[in-house]
Amino acid sequence: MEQTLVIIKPSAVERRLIGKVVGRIEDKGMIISGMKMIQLDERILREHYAHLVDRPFFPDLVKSMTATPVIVMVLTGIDVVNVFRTMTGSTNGRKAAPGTLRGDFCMSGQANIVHASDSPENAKIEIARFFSPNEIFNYAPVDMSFFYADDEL
Ligand code: IDP
Ligand code: MG
Repeated sequence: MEQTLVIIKPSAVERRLIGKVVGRIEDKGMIISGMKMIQLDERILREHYAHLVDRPFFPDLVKSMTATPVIVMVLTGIDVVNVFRTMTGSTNGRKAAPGTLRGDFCMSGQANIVHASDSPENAKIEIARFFSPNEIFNYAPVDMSFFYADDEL
């Protein structure tokens, strides 16, 4: 099965939304294979957001992403990169569809609650950025056969 990286951003931690985000992930049937609280810093954000370092808002992005610790998670599931990306919604919370995390919980293009890997290739890189192999657990919850049909597993 595929894996993706999630960051529950300071905008969600400050607003005590960790439980709601984790609850939606569990309700959907994605497996939480890794989860911890860490403090981000500018060095790791320059790597993680390398495509944005030259943008004028980058200093503000660093400030917002370091405002509190964050929760990083590894999720496992079939097509989980796309599934969680869809569940996250458009970057700007004001444009994100209702029902998505950003659509339901934020009004901002920057303080937008969660990060979601955007491709399987980037997910692998991002997971290795935040997790060592012994922090990712390979287990199958007993209810998997109720979340997937036999021929999908
Ligand atoms: P994504 O998070 O939807 O993949 P990216 O374009 O990869 O969007 O941007 C990463 C993060 O940088 C966004 O989630 C948001 O927090 C911030 N960001 C992106 N574009 C802007 C902007 O135009 N102004 C302020 N912050 C931005
Ligand atoms: Mg992105």
